[in-house]
Amino acid sequence: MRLHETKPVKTTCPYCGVGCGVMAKPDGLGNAVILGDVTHPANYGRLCVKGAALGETIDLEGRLLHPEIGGARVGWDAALAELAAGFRRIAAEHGPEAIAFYLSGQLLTEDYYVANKLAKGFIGTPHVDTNSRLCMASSVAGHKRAFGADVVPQCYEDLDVADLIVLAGSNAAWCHPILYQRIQKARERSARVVNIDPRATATTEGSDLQLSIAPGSDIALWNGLLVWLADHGALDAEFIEAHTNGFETALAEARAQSGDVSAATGLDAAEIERFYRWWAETPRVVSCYSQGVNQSAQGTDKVNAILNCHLATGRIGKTGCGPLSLTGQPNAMGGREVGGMANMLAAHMDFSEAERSRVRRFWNAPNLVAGPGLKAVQMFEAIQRGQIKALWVMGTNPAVSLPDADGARAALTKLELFVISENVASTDTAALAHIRLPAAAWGEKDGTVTNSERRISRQRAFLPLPGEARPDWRILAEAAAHLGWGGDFAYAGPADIFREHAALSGFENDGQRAFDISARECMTKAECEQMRPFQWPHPRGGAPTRRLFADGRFFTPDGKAQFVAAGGAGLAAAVSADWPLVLNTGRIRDQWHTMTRTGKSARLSQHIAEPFVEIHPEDAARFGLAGGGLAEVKTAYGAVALRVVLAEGQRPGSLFAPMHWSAENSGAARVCALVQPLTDPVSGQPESKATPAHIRPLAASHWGYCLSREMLRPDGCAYWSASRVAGGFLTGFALEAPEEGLAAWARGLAGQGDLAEFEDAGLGIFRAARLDDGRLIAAIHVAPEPAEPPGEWLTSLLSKQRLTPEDRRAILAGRPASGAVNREGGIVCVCFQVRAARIAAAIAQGADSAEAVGLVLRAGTNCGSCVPEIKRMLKDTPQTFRAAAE
Ligand SMILES: Nc1nc2c(c(=O)[nH]1)N[C@H]1C(S)=C(S)[C@@H](COP(=O)(O)OP(=O)(O)OC[C@H]3O[C@@H](n4cnc5c(=O)[nH]c(N)nc54)[C@H](O)[C@@H]3O)O[C@H]1N2
Ligand SMILES: Nc1nc2c(c(=O)[nH]1)N[C@H]1C(S)=C(S)[C@@H](COP(=O)(O)OP(=O)(O)OC[C@H]3O[C@@H](n4cnc5c(=O)[nH]c(N)nc54)[C@H](O)[C@@H]3O)O[C@H]1N2
Ligand code: SF4
Ligand SMILES: [Mo]
Repeated sequence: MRLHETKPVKTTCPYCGVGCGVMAKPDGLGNAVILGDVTHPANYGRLCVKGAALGETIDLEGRLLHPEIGGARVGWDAALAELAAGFRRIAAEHGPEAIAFYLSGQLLTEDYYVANKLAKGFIGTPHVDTNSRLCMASSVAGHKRAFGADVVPQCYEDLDVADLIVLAGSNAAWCHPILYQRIQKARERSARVVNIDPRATATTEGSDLQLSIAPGSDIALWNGLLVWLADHGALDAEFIEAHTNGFETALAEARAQSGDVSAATGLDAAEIERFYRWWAETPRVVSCYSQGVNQSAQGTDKVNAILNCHLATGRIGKTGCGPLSLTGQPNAMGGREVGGMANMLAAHMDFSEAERSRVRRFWNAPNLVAGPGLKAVQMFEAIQRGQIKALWVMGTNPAVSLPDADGARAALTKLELFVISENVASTDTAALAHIRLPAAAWGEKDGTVTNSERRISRQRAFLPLPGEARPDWRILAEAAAHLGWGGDFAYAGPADIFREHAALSGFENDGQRAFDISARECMTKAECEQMRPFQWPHPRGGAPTRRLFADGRFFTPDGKAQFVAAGGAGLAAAVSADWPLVLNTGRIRDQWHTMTRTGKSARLSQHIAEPFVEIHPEDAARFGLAGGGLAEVKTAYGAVALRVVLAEGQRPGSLFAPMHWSAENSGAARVCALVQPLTDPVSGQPESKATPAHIRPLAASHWGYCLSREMLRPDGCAYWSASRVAGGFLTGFALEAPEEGLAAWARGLAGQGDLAEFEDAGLGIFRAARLDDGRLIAAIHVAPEPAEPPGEWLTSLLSKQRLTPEDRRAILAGRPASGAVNREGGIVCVCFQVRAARIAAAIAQGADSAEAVGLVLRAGTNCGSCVPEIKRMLKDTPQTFRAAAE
């Protein structure tokens, strides 16, 4: 129990790049009520379901609370001395370049700043990269090529006044929900929304035009738009002349490629023309782009193809128009500001002699690096080769999230010294580390983050540090002291670091570098403490900046923006007879990445509880797959076992699987093990959306689930995955007849205690309840065909002190005591616990809009995350059925 203060604290959500303000009201016992901060300009009080459930993820279960060496608890001094001795020895034997850091867009700016300074200025290794390489690198590279700096010119307010909003490669309804709701508000006042994504998603529900393009064909679409704009007199010739270079070359390249946009993209000519006409006719257009653009072998060119269209029409940096890169992680942008990537130095500086000299003098750095280091995928290849011998991973889980994840995991075992700072004791990555350092988690740490619109907000602590956990910046500063540089890292707190970072941003800047927050360098500690969200740049003597480039001045040497001839159009994934399908990967609504936090919340596990692969029904028929069954998805890199979901909105020829499951919670659902380690030639960002793949049914003779208080890891299963329910876990599984016999296998899984069981060996049915003094310990259900996940009637039994005879009978019968068959469907609205069946019933009874459903059931009326799904159900319910009901 953590006794502490109960004052409400304003902080920032630790999940997506929308960067919503949060009001945390701690209860003094380790929990907190989480509300939206009504004064924060990113969300004005709204939170999506992940933000709203933050209170369910902050307990200490599963936390790493003490430093460890080789799995044994040690003191901080011993751990840091071991780390320093290892780094010293490896640097002496192999040079500092044998040491690497792999960081994260989930670190705070202050943590990131110190890591980068220690590595690039003092240890002297350039090999500092981050999971932002898998996330934002193509946007960064595209921005730098076009604008001369990594700048997102727009702000969220532009969505409020735009008349056309394009979403390219973005499932914003699930991944940036609060911005998506803002986009829907714009739509209510007549703005149009176009969604460009090979598959129909929840985002499609709130769109006026869905362009289900062939995977990887975005460049052909945007190059075609550039040509169309030129041919229809829609260019801004004055802007092009006065403020840009390279237009003719870019247009010529676009023309050379634009022979048949329809053939290249697989879209109808009429759809394409509609999109082009809307774009040409609507001055106020915001183009948002995310991982369908960035995570691509042609990601940087995709970004520039979009930027070209905005530059060619002068629609940039103005109210209601411009390109808006949606950043993924809460501090994807802050990490770029401090130079946390391998190809940047610090404060938006590169490696020219002048810039290196400037940073060296500012840091008083003894070992400033000479040039860029290895990018994430290449860094892990260098580890595999034995070229990098020591690695410090901070705030990311690469054994799960890197492409060729089995290869990445194997590389980690080659390290002479592997250090991890983590919140969580057990992850696929942490399991392999020699030194484990307990890091402060969200709610315990203090500092700043920057969201998608360049807005710097404070994260504030509202819980005491648990166990021996320390904030990442402090762990780094103490490691620096052990390495002999204590004086250069003598920060009393994050405010000291922020001020130094602000000072560096303004150091010898004179308006040359976009990132300048020098107005903040002299803040007092109290001012840092109280700092309100603001947008950079905020130079000394100036004001925070809402939009950039409205004046047509860019950060290139001659101040003009650069058009980039975007090649690579139509470069499709190489499908073949062996690998006939394209595997696309991404996210689901209620889980965050590798689930180390959202996976703790029973509420967040209700929406989608199992790892799955989405496939078009025609392809399912072609490959002999049934919905609800199991499939093995295989690529040249690995294989996984997933539940099959049939989806009409899936493009024939494509598969989609979420990236979230790991070896911690599944038997074989580490989807990144399938992903090819192919990277964009400019940005080094991996292509996570298109790996040639194969699919086939996975045989199983027995299917079932086990409800338990403890986490289970069933043996011998072709498939299993565990998800959180209130008071325990629900583990779904499938297997071939076990050697020891079904009943013996199942009894083993259900653990120790009194057992009530029912078996029909002939039919292959086994059900059992394991009790301890009348209290349910585990309930198991095995059947010869895929079992529907049980409803609340079963999971709620974990909260009972003593089961009634009816409860036991229900478990043994496999259905609720009332005798009703369990057809409640999944929970759609987790805020009000509304299941699909109730929503369907409300629709059948005449509710004809999401608002109407909300009035009857309250579904969708709190965080709004489920509104797109309610809209889809409304659309899917046949009109005749609805009419008959009315
Ligand atoms: N719920 C939830 N929200 C999150 C996260 C999370 O883990 N969970 N993570 C956060 C992070 S770090 C990030 S980076 C963002 C990511 O946010 P998004 O980029 O919106 O999410 P993804 O699901 O990765 O991919 C978006 C879409 O790209 C599409 N796509 C695939 N190939 C192509 C293509 O060739 N062209 C086009 N146009 N589209 C394509 C996919 O079908 C997918 O629907 O989400 C953030 N928000
Ligand atoms: N196939 C496929 N792969 C992908 C993607 C995809 O779309 N498809 N998306 C890519 C993208 S965009 C991203 S951003 C990555 C995300 O992938 P990861 O970064 O690997 O995923 P997370 O689960 O967010 O990992 C964060 C880790 O840091 C820990 N942590 C959280 N807060 C702190 C902290 O304050 N300090 C420290 N020291 N540790 C902390 C968490 O417990 C967790 O283990 O995945 C990438 N991989
Ligand atoms: S949209 Fe949701 S996940 Fe993203 S910052 Fe806001 S509350 Fe957090
Ligand atoms: Mo990301």
